Order: sequence, then structure tokens, then C-alpha cells
Amino acid sequence: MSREKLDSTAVAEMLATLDGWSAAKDSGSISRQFQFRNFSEAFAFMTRAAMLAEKLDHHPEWSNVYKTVDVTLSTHDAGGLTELDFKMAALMNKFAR
Ligand code: H2B
Repeated sequence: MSREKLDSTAVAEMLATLDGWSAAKDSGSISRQFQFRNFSEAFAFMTRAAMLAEKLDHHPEWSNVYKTVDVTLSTHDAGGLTELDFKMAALMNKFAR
């Protein structure tokens, strides 16, 4: 999986395939808010995502309040978005279903 920075055109293309996420104005990160039925489901989602993060060596910026999880993804090493962020976003969407 490439850790090369994607330009804004590539970001727009990849975003079009991804439910619920939006890009920052500078195309430097993508964000999504996930809503669950309760805290237990929210935390189960975070646990799965945390294990994925370790496996990919790619870690989300996120916060949790009760049943809401706010996630922002970017690749710090590349100074922007890479394919890895989109892979992670797609898998997070799958975990949240
Ligand atoms: N996570 C994210 N989101 N971006 C990175 O650039 C990054 C990371 N780099 N997790 C990894 C860890 C790097 O620091 C280690 C050394 O591989």
C-alpha cells in the first residue's frame, strides 16, 4: 500500500467511492462521524479499528463521546493523504455496518 501523498484530484476520485467521509479544504485529511446504538457498540468498533491500526501501522486521530466516534485520517509521514488512509476508511465503514 502506497504512502505517497495523493494530490487533490486523486483525493476527490477516491472520496467518491467512500460513504460518509469528507476531505479537509486542503485535501490533507479525511473525516467522518460514526454513530452507534450505545457506548458498547462504539467501543467495540474502536477496538476493531485499533487492531487494524496496529496491523497496518497506521493510526487514526479520533475521539469518542458516548455513542459517537469522530475520526480523522491522514498520513503524517507523507504530510497528507495516501492510499493507506482510504484503505483504513473503507475498512472502518465495514466495521461500522
Ligand atoms: N499513523 C498515521 N496516521 N500516519 C503516519 O504517518 C504514521 C502512523 N506513521 N502510524 C507510522 C505510525 C510511523 O510513525 C511508524 C514509525 O511506522
